[in-house]
Amino acid sequence: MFDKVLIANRGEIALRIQRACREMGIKTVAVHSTADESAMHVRLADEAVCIGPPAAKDSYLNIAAILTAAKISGADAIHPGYGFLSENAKFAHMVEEHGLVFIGPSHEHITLMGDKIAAKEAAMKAGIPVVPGSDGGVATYEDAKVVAKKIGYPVIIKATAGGGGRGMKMAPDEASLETAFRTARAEAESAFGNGDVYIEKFLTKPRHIEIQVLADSFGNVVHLGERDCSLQRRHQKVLEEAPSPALNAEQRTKIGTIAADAIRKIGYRSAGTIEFLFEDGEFYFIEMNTRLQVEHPVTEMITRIDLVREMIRIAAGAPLGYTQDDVKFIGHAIECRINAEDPVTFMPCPGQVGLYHTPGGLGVRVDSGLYSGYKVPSNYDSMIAKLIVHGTNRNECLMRLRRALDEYVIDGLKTTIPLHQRLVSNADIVNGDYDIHWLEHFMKEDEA
Ligand code: MV4
Repeated sequence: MFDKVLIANRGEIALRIQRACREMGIKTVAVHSTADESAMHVRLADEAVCIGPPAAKDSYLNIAAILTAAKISGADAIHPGYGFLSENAKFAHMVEEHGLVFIGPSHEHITLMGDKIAAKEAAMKAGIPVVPGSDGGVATYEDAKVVAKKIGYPVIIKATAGGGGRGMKMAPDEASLETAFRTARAEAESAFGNGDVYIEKFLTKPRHIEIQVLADSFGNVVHLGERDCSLQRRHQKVLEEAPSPALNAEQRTKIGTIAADAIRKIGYRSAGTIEFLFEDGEFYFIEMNTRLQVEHPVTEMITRIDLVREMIRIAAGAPLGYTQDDVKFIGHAIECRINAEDPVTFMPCPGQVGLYHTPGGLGVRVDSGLYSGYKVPSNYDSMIAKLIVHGTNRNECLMRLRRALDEYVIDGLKTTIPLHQRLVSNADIVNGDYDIHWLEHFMKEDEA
């Protein structure tokens, strides 16, 4: 096992990874920018190294500074968390070339899944159902027209270098296809330096359901069920839950088995997430994420499996200690992402925390680096806390979540807690009746 792990991240996820390390008897090295000198992840680490000025590109994205910090601190592995360098194949490769272990998948798998056309092709070959569309990329408008005619409108044009909602253009009919196609190409070229695009049938009212997998270096793979992440705004998830209220046990087992089999086939290692759109009882692959995800705690709560611990064990060459049959799904979990934002306009509102009081009690978990007196810097993502609640069933989970949200005191900042309070009492949410467009409609009704 590793003696010392460097955590190439900040905020709640840096703390989350430190906690796993500490429980495993592994020493931790924090890295931080000058804006994060008084951050909790720095205070709680065994050692901390300043890696640059506030701008992320000069600190948390500064590969040379992070590798140097790992070398001088004598770390033997690096956990990238999510965001920042977590899906940077070059970084993963350089970590290995410097004789350190990257706690994540191989750089080859990061590269594969970073190219959305190649990822879809690999998924299809491995037996995962995909959205009907072009066979690979589409080079010309003429080709696009032929494909669109075949699959039927509406269609969506996506950049192979995009993902997470970046570089997409919808075309409701043939009249709008040419503009959509040319704009998508041009935007992809300027945003990613790669204008390659592909076409899919546009699904109008899907849910976003993702399957968590864990794979070791010996071909052992388990799926840990799904998360329903349909409640999003501008491709930012707001609330996630597991299991999905839209799936029955049979559907869960079927898609989970398909996902695990595919992961075994492609020889993937570490934690990973396969994203699907789910509409009219059918799953359609869209992307695979090769990192630990923000919403991983909901899966941990219903499986009692520590995903970060598993990532570390797998990276150290240990086998998974259980099989699919050993994985049991218990109860229901919901995560609320709490942002330092105006709950109505979503404008970021950084500032200094005054009185701070976290909810507690049975089934309540808060993952956050906040403390009373902490100044939330304006340089980074506005997510400041995750409130994760577990209950024996969805209704108990919702009741407990309402109670926990009411207990949470974060003075001095505007937060999205009031939005979550409205969501968890809304009839559609209570009924589990929502798709990927529900939240944007809900916010629009607010303005009216
Ligand atoms: C789609 C889609 C409809 N049809 N693909 C957005 C993020 C990226 N991962 C894929 N996305 C979508 N792909 C087809 N063929 C609709 C979306 C989409 C979406 C997906 C998941 C969650 C929220 C979303 C919001 C808008 C659009």
